[in-house]
Parts: sequence; C-alpha cells; structure tokens
Amino acid sequence: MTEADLRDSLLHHLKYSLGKDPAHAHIYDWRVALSLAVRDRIVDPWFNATRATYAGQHKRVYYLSMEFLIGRLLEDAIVNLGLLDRSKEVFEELGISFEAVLENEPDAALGNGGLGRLAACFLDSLSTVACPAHGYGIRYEHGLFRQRFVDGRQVEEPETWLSGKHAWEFERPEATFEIGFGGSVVESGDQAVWQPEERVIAAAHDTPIIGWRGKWANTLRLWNAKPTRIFDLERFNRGEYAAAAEPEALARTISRVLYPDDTTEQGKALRLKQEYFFTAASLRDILRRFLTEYDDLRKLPHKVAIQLNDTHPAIAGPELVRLLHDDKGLDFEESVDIARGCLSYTNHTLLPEALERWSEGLMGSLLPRHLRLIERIDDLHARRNPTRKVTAIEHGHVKMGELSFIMAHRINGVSALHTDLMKQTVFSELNRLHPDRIVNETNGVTPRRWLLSCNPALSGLIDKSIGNDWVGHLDRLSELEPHVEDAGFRHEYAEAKKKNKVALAHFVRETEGIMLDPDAMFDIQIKRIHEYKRQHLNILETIALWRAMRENPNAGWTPRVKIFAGKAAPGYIFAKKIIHLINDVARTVNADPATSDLLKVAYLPNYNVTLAERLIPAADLSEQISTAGKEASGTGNMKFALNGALTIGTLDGANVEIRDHVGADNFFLFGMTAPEVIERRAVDEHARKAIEASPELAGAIADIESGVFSPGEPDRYADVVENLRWSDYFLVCSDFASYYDKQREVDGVYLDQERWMRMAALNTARTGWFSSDRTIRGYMQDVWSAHSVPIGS
Ligand code: 26W
Repeated sequence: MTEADLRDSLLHHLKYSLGKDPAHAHIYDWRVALSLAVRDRIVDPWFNATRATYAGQHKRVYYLSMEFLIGRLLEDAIVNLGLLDRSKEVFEELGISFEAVLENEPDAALGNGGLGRLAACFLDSLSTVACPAHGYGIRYEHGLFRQRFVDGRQVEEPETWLSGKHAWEFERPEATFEIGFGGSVVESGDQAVWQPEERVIAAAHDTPIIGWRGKWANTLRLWNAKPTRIFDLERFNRGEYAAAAEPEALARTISRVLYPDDTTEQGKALRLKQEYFFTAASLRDILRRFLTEYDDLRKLPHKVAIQLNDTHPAIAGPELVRLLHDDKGLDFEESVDIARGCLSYTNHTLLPEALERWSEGLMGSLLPRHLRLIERIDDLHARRNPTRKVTAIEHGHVKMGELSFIMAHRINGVSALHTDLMKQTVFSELNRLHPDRIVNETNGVTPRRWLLSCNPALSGLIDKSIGNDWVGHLDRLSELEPHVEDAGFRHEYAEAKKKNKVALAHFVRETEGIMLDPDAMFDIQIKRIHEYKRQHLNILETIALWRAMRENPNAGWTPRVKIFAGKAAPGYIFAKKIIHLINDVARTVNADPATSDLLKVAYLPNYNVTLAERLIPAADLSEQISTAGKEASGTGNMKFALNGALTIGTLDGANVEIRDHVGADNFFLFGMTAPEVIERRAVDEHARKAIEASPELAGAIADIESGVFSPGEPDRYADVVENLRWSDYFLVCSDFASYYDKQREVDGVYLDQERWMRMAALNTARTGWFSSDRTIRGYMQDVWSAHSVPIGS
C-alpha cells in the first residue's frame, strides 16, 4: 500500500463515509476517516484467517472475559500493518497534525486493570501467532468511570467512549440470541425444561484484531443487550411515555456499564445477569459455529477450547451442560465430560474478597436450572472422588472458583509464585484430588503496544543494534547484551530515556502545571489503588524523604520526582483516602521552597491505557511494592522493565521471575517474603513495634497525624493512622525500614548514571521472555492443544 493509496482511501472515506469536504473537516473527521481507511486493510487478512481456519478444520480458542482493556486501536493497527511512516507522510502533506489525529481517539476502557489489559494483550498475541481465536465479552455503553480530582478527592464521572462513531466495529444483526432469566423449571425424570420469565436479545458487534505484520486477524465479538420488544406502543398512545420505553431501558441496563470493582465482589444481581448474558450468548454462538462444520458433539473438545478469564464467566460450566444435556439430549455425565474437555480456567487473585460466591437464593431465582445442574455436578464429582468432599455449593453459596475448577480440565495461575500459592491455599483440596490439572502460565505483555509503539526512541535504537525481528520474537532482545558493554550504545540508550522524560515533563506541565526536572529520577507507581499494592507505603517513604531533605538540604540528595496514577473502586473508602492523602502531600511538598528542586510529587488523574503508554517509557524507577503473596503477577512490572526502568520491589508475583531474568544485581529487592509475611502478621502489635523501631516512619506518621498535609482538617487521616498503627494487615510498617533503606541505595546508584544505564539496558535485554506471545504459546501447548495456522511469510 503506497502513501498515495492511503491518502486516496483516507479522502474517499472522509467524503463518502463521513460526508465531509476536506476544507471543513475537523480532527474528529480525519481520525474516523483514517480509521476506516486502515480498517479496510484489515478486512482481507481477516477473511483469509476465517477461510483458512474453516479449510484446515483447525481447533479454535474462545477467550471469555468480562473485561477487555483495549485502549486506543488506531495507532496499534497502523503499527501492526506497517503503515506508520506512510500515515505520518500523508498528514504531513495535508498539513494536519498526525499526533492530534491519534489523540482524538477515546480509550476503549472496557476493563478495570490487570485482568482486562491482559485479555487485550492476549488478543494481539493470538493474532500475531496466527492462532484461530475469538474474544467474547460485553459491549459496555460506558466503560470504566472517568476520574477527576476535586480538592484532591476522587470524583467519578460516566465514561462516554461511544459518544462519537466507533470506527472499528461491524454490527452483526444476523448474530443475535435470546437470553433468558428467572422463571421456572419443569423436570421430568432426567430431563428438564426451563421457562425463563425475562428475555433479552444479545446482539453481536465484531472488531477485527490484526496481528503483527498484518498477516492474520481474529475477531473480538462483544454482546450488546437489546429488548425483545422495542417499544410498548399501546402504553405510548396512552401517554405513558416512560412506561412505554421501560422494556428497552431495562434490557439495555445489562450492557450499560462496567462494574468498577477489581477486587471486591459485590454480589449484585445485575452483575450475575451480565456474567450469564455474555457467557450464554457466547456458548450459543460457539455451538452454532461448531455445528456448521461437524455434527458429532462428542468431537467438541477436539475443536473448541474455551478459556474462562477468572470466575466471571464460570457459569459457562453448567450452561454448556444445559445446552448439551437439556437441549441436545446428551447423557448428563457425558455432557459434563465434554464440557470439561473444552473448559479451562485462569485464576487472577487469591484475595478472599475477590473470589466470587453467589447466594443459592440469587442463583436459584435468576438461573433456577443452573442451580439444579450445579447440585448434580457436585454429586457427580463427589461420587467420582469419594476420598475428599469438595463441593461448589457450600453454606448457602455457590463458590465460583470451586465450580470453575471442577468443570475445567486445566487451571492456571499467572506467575510461578501465585500458582504455587494457589496449590497451597485456595485450591489445596482440589489440587490433592486432581494433581495434574493446575499449570502455571506466567503473564506477558504485547511488545507492539508496550515497546515499539509507546517508545519509538528506544525501539529505534534496538532496531539499529539488532534489526527489528525482535518485535515478533522478543527473546531476541538478548542480542543487545554485547551492545550494553559499548559506551556509545549506553549513551544513546540514556538519550532515548531522556527524550521520553522531557516529553512527559512537558505533558505534566501542560496538564497539571507542575514543573518536573527531566534529570531527576522519575519514580513511578501506576496501578489500581488497593491496600495490598501499598501506595500508602510509597507516600510514607516520600514524606520521610521530604523530612530528611528539609532536615539536611545539602546532604547531596538525588533529585526525585514521585509520580502516582490510579483509580479506586468507588465504594473503596480507604483507597479513596489514600488518593486524598497523596494529593495533600503533593500540594504541600511541591509548595515547599526548601525542597522544590529536590523533590516533586504528582498524582495524574484518570489513569488509563493511553496514560500508561505516556508514563512507562519515561520511568527510571518502577514501584512494585505489594505485600508478598498478594499480587498474583502484575504486568506493569514487565512493561517498565522492558522500557528500561529499574524495579524496586518485593518477592511477589512476577517480580520474582523478572529478578531471575534480569539478575539480582539489576533489581532493587526489599521486604519480607510471602512466608515471612504470614509469620510477621502473627506477631502481636507488629505495626506499633515497627513504628517504634523506625524514627523515619514515626516522623512521617506524626506529620500525617498532626495535619501537616491537611492544616484545615488536622484529623483528616486519623483513621489511616489508626489502621496503620493497630491493624496494618498489609504490613506497611513492618516493611518500611527495608523499603526506606533500599530507596536510599537507589539514590546512590542513580548518581552513577553509567552504572544505572547499564542496569537499565540489561533490564531491556533480559526481559524478552515477558512477551505475551510466549505466554500464549504456553497456553496453546499446555492448556488448549491449539496450533498456529501456517500463513505465507
Ligand atoms: C468480582 C470483582 C473482581 C473483578 C476483577 C474481582 C477480581 C478481579 C480481577 C481478577 C482483578 C485483577 O485484575 N487481577 C489482576 O490480574 C492481573 C492479570 O493476571 C495480575 O497481573 C494482577 O496481579 C492481578 O491483581
């Protein structure tokens, strides 16, 4: 595709798809026109992929997820199609800022955090390795809320990504299914007929996902909820306008908004309706497609692999049994075995409050047939495994983790440590019963978005040093190691980092009015706000550092910039307090003339995928400081290391494997290990003792308690201090001294830029293993028995 072709296609869509004359076009019009022109280039590889899959009767993978945290798609598609330079040239000639065109696209924020972003990285890798696959999810009208700060407090506003045209999707009116809820079940012997009382339509919207080099594209099918009856005309004619619109409003509620919780299950009926709605529509669609090629349902596990992204689609187990047994008439036990042959489940958290368990009452009223089937599944499992009684239903609740395990042939954790802890804790009984089912698949990230696209300065240097085959074969970054010994290379490496820091400093000045010194150490913690992620440990260290700098300004301090970003679940009060505290500390410290050229603190609002792409390339230090045993994996940690940020972290989640790959010398380790955490938590008054033993910590807490950061409301953080001193479940106080000392070591190393850049470059060179292409190949081998379709080179 030449530059001229691209320009013609762009102008064609501007004129005929948007009906706009170039002379009157706005940036929005150019952005949509370009998206349509680029989408045209995706359709052929998309069709070829589908045709090749049918022709080869290849096994298909189906990734069921309540979340796909996609972000923007335009630049990603352009990069994967190799059209970046030509796009820049076209807009150069048109005299329009290509940057502004890219900036105009809203993020598709259809996820909360790690789980949702992982699903998006997996889609990119599945297409890149040409593995036939579909992503299935919900087309939320409103994604994750927009975060704004009012006097330092988080305020949530509805997100509106669909307010403009969503250029990437194709509506599929032919792919609709009627989904039932509630009602009753008529049982006769082994058979049963479910008569739902409420019905909604699931309507498909397809987005093609193009892989690296544009050779293969898979489909992301998102379900939109529509009413079975559009409009109650009689009521309208009777002037009951609201009532007339009610059926539509009720139905659309199911796909209206993403639940903003990422660790606490709320047990809300609408959430379970959302989970069943998309899972049931997806299974109907999967069976429909299978039966277009095959007629023997016993072959299903050979041609269909269904991945449950956490327990959120776990109802898939009983639903598939219902379809096979109730609808298709297969024997119950055989239906269970066929279903298990297809299903596999990924666990993403060990936090008890995040493990979904639905009350029998709610399950029985919303999905009466499924509750019955779950009882029968439990009975069958107990009969087949008499030694240990493990059931999904217990104490009036349906435990979706246990149900997923019992109904899956493979269960995986997302890092080596997490998978081991899973075997030792939440699934210890089931693991003893089924010792061959649990495998580990350590997470990964796509190098297209998280290195090539977001860090052109560094990618250019890598291309120059080892060619650009690394983008599809990230393990080849190891070929950079010899280059790290070359001072010239290290200089260019430092230049790339500096360029990104200058760009970020400019962005923060423009958006927040805070001046950042690009030579200072950029120390960044970006992720959802949660006590186990310990943003409050970071701000306590920041306060202690500020105090020490004020105490002795001429002690040769390493200038540091502390950057925070992240959203708190709207109902998570303590997390919102932490956000308020960080903003209060930032206001106070940034206004302090004594330390203004030594320390700055910035909390950037509305953290999302696009902001992460701006922050990660500019980072020197990556904060991965969770309480050991709590962060299942982390994926931000991988993105930072690839982009040459050094990690200060605990032996938690994938930090362990990152440190193994980069070498202990190139990782700032601190804190207790997972077993030490359990031990320390048993110590009486562990926090008070830790505070007593650390003057730095005691001083920082005293400042908070006395209202230094909230002069107008001295006891604003009384509850935070109370929690820290008397509860501190996540051992912030007990890990403080180790963290503070390690940060001082970091200060020292940063002053030796030669040494720092060598460590940073080695992090890039040694983290190729954390590509999501490697992760996906692991799932294809260990979990799905799926294969790449050979495509012309
Ligand atoms: C029911 C509410 C709810 C919603 C989402 C509970 C739990 C979740 C997710 C499982 C939370 C999540 O995003 N977990 C993160 O998953 C990442 C991808 O595997 C990991 O890297 C993170 O460590 C883990 O916290």
